[in-house]
Amino acid sequence: MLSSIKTMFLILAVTFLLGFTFFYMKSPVFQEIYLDKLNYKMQHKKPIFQRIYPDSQPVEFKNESWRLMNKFPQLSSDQDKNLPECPEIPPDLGPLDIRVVYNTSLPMIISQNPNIRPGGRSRPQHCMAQQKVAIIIPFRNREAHLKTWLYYMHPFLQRQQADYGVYVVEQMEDTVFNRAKLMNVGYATASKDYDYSCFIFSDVDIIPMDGRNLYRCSTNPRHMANSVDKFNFKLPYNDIFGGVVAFKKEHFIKVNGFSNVFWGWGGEDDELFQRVVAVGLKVDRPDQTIARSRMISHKRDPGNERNGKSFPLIRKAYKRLHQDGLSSLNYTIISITSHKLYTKVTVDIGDGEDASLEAN
Ligand code: UD2
Ligand code: MN
Repeated sequence: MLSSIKTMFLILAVTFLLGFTFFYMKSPVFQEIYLDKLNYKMQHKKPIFQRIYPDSQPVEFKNESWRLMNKFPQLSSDQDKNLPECPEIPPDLGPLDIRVVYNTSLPMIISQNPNIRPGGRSRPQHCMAQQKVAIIIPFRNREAHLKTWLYYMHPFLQRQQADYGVYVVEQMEDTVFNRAKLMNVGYATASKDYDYSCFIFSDVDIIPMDGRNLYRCSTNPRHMANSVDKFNFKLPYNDIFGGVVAFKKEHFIKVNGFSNVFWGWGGEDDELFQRVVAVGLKVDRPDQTIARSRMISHKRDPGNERNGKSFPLIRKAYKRLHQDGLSSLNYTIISITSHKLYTKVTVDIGDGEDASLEAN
């Protein structure tokens, strides 16, 4: 009798354990935290692309050879010239309810956005978009933020009738993070991919809360994160130029891109502001009500500690303008991978030697 109770108890315990494991593995928490971490580790062990999500059909372009290939024939410049131009202001845009999303996955986002082409590209089907926009996201180890960004931003950009591509520029492990240099690499890579006229440099954790905040370029370089929840929807200081900025191609070339010498957190955005002023451009900002944006809250990342040298560097921003930036950009592409929702550019940008350029 006792032994049959024991057996039954054992069977019940095993069934419970199996059931729990099954449901846990299917749960968003598991998918979010562990699978993302695993993917990240796998990618870094093998620079060659590993198939991550079952239906993302990636294409691998190693080093520079990808340039020679006609990757996106369906999105080449030869769109039907007879299409009417899309309206200046797209219809039906308004406030959006933005929260961090936990219960989604990349396959789900893919199925919710059937018109996205490989590499995270899309353009309106029935009209010619006003601009061709590359969105550049500096990245390392922020998979959950990226997922939230993709979840909101693909529908957002499509409703804005944008002709756009998303470039996630990932810095390799074990070096101090350099957001600005990753932006320059993103610019260089996207420029070789398509004739983009507008470049939007965006943090992975900022999501606009209103569809009327057009992700496009305007007459001057545009600071678009001028109303972020983290700062109570106000400008913490007047010259702030971080978060999300938009540059026409000719303006980004004119300022020689971002500086490459800001390793670690802070200052690179202020330096870019100085560059804009130095070349005689002004900064545009959208209306602060329409520009309301959420920043997913987070701690400072390991490997992105505060850059202690940023103040002396910014003071000499004018001097370095022509030697430090796109003109001195030096990097090694590890891989360029065309995922369904974005193009991932994994890059080795070195580990800080560029700082020797500073302030001479
Ligand atoms: C502020 C600025 C940001 C930048 C930063 C200083 C705003 C709203 N934001 O953001 O634009 O100037 O200060 O550098 O003004 N990242 C990774 N992995 C890392 C580290 C950074 O992916 O390990 C990327 C990611 O896209 C992130 C961005 O770099 O959003 C900026 O880093 P942050 O979010 O830690 O900086 P934060 O929020 O203080
Ligand atoms: Mn942030």
